[in-house]
Amino acid sequence: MNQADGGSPYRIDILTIFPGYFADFCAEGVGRIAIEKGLLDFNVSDIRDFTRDAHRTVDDYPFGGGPGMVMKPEPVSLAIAKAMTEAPKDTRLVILTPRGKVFDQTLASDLSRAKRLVLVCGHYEGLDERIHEIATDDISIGDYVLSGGEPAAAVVADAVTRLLPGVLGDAASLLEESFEDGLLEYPQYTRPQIFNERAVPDVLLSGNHGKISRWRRDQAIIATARRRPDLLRRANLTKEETQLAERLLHDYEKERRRDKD
Ligand code: 6GU
Repeated sequence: MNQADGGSPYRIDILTIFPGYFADFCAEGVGRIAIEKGLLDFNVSDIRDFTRDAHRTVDDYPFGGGPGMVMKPEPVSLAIAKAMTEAPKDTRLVILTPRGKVFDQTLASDLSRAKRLVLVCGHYEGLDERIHEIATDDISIGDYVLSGGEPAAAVVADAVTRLLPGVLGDAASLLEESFEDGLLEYPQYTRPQIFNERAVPDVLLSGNHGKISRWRRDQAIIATARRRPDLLRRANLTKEETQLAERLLHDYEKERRRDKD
């Protein structure tokens, strides 16, 4: 149930020490659309508001020594308790951390089917392990190190919000389907027909929709074979397409070996 069919909106709570980071999510793009349509209830809480000392301390030294600081469990725990007030059973309590499961479209889709999402942005060398113990998910957005979980929380919020029923139109769900067949997008062109002395491929001007579909599918296979061979292995290809992909990968490997010499 969601606002579109008369239920309550999807709710996202962000727990952060940098609340200002999320102002743009509400002000622009998909976040703004979802909030304006009443499909998303978006809340940002400052973890410092849940401290009790004059300095509003959120971090401390790690037991056992070592470099860096650890986020204290008490303020985070109080912020979580407030965000979880009357939370439905299927609420996902997510910690954004480089040691989490790598975020992908399947996980985005999975999270979008809950009713509430609480995103805890880690900082310093991490959160106290006892906070991880109460979370339902630890999520990373990829194999690189960010200074904090905020950019990752914004990525997750965007990917989930655009999937909420009624937020985007048909174009979004068609894009979804094409991603789900396991291939990267085919190249797109718009006017002008010649730009920087480069012409739009003739086939796209031919008006032959069968030929256009075939060209686009081939281009998607080419792009995927070259850039993301890992995706290709799971893609739904016909026998002919698999042969095309294998040929492309073979040529690509040869090219790479030649470049190395
Ligand atoms: Cl969720 N947090 C941090 N600090 N770094 C990351 C990340 C998250 N995902 C990838 N790198």
